[in-house]
Amino acid sequence: MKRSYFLLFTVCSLLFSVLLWGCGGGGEGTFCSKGAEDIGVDICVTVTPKDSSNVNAFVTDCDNSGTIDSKELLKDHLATVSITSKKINPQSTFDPYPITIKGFTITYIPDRIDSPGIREFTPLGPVNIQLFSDGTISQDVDLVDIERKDEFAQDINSGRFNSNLPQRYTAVYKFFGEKFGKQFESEGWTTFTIGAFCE
Ligand SMILES: [Ca+2]
Repeated sequence: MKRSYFLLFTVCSLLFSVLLWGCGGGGEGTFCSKGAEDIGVDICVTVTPKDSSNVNAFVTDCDNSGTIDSKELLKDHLATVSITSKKINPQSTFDPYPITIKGFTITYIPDRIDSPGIREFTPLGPVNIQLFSDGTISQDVDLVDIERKDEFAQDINSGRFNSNLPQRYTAVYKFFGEKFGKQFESEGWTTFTIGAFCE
């Protein structure tokens, strides 16, 4: 018995190491919902940068036309989130749907300690993502908005941080909601690089 617990512990430790390595090493990941047992549904989130994982934060005359054209101006870089929901007990006649996701935050973790911090993001408007049944829905949301791109460029130009470009970050999305007065949340993350890119 002891032996099997030890084995389980070893497997869990290894799995945890792999998860941590995944966090710093790149790619994408998810921690499915905390509070799932309270609402009867497990909710998992994956995040993928839209178009490219290279985020441009500098206005550049990319086509050498001598002027900054509208297509060369900064715009919000988006990400696609896929939210998968699944009843924990499919045999149950109890229907936990609809479930509403009320909001999310993005925190940014730099790979390097001498990179500029990027301020936590919270959407300005209300977020109402409705889940009506088991399945997956996708939606585009911000990855890095113009405001944070501007702040990053200013920080790089200030000389107070490492100014090598591009720099790598992990964006951690935390989605949250409430059902039957119980809170739940799900996390998904993705890595990206930010610097001077022509799109
Ligand atoms: Ca141009």
